[in-house]
Amino acid sequence: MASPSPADRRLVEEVCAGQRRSIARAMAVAESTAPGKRALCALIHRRAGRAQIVGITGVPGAGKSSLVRALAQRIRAGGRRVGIVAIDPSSPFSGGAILGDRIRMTELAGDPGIFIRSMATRGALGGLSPSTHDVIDVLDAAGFEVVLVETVGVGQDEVEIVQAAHTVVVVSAPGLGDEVQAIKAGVLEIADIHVVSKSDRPEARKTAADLRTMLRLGSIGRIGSTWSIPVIATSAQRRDGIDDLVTAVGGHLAHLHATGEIAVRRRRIVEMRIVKAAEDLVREQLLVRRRDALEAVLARTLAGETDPHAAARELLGAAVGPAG
Ligand SMILES: Nc1nc2c(ncn2[C@@H]2O[C@H](COP(=O)(O)OP(=O)(O)O)[C@@H](O)[C@H]2O)c(=O)[nH]1
Ligand SMILES: [Mg+2]
Repeated sequence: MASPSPADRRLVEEVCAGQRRSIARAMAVAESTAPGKRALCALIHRRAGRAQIVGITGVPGAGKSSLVRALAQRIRAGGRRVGIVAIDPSSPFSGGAILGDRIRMTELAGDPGIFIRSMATRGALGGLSPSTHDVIDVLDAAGFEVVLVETVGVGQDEVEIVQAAHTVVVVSAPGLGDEVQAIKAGVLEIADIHVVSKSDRPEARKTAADLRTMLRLGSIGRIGSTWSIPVIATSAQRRDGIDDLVTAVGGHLAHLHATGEIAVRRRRIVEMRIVKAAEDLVREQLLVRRRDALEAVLARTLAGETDPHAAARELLGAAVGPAG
């Protein structure tokens, strides 16, 4: 790797000193495909590693953004600094999908102990952007003790992002149908903490009871962990249950450290980051740098001279070994 430029070093020092403008600038680079991105992210990464990353997921409308807002305020009240990354997979297509969150989040924006970043999950080439964790690294290096990552639990990409957290909170809203929505979204199994949001609504009690029953029957939950998954009812509107959630999030981190599970989590996060970065490299190679080679096998596949699997292997060459 090229040695980092003095400008990069200066930027990283400013980030670590918590300067907001520099944090925003570093994030912009981290999210970009700029040539200097890797060098900067490498520097930042070396300064990160202290924050607790808390993934918050659930179907659209579950109450995640409202909860994140209430949670952030409560953590701040306890004296810790909070970074927020709001991920919306639809934003590259609609352009404006995150506007609502952004507006509602602005009530937190005046607090220097809170930093909010909205971003898209998908990179320029259509794949999951590996920059999510580069952006989290920036917040981590900047000294935000807790980083809340809000993601819509709708696709595999989003599930992977939220799984790359130390603590995963799955939010289910009452009254969105009999079935617990998270089952449909496929995120129920990944929860370290279940939240039933909008507890000011009467149906919340049933949703919480359903979740507890499922947990008791062992039909959901993580295999091989001694953590007892709590079900917490919250109302962001009435600020109910938020303290309990803060306690559970802290308790989960303590559990990870006490049992050594933290090492497993850290390993999983790094593994996901490496695999995602590798996928992105391959995609970039194929779609951009090796476009000619792609076009060549594409033509031959269309002509019936080869098939898509063989063409893919040929394209990747030595990296995948002989065709099987
Ligand atoms: N009654 C009630 N409504 C809520 C509560 N929290 C959020 N909502 C509403 O639920 C809808 C979706 O909330 P939002 O936080 O944007 O959900 P997200 O899509 O999961 O981020 C909005 O209309 C909110 O006003 C709550 O605690 N009680
Ligand atoms: Mg939201």
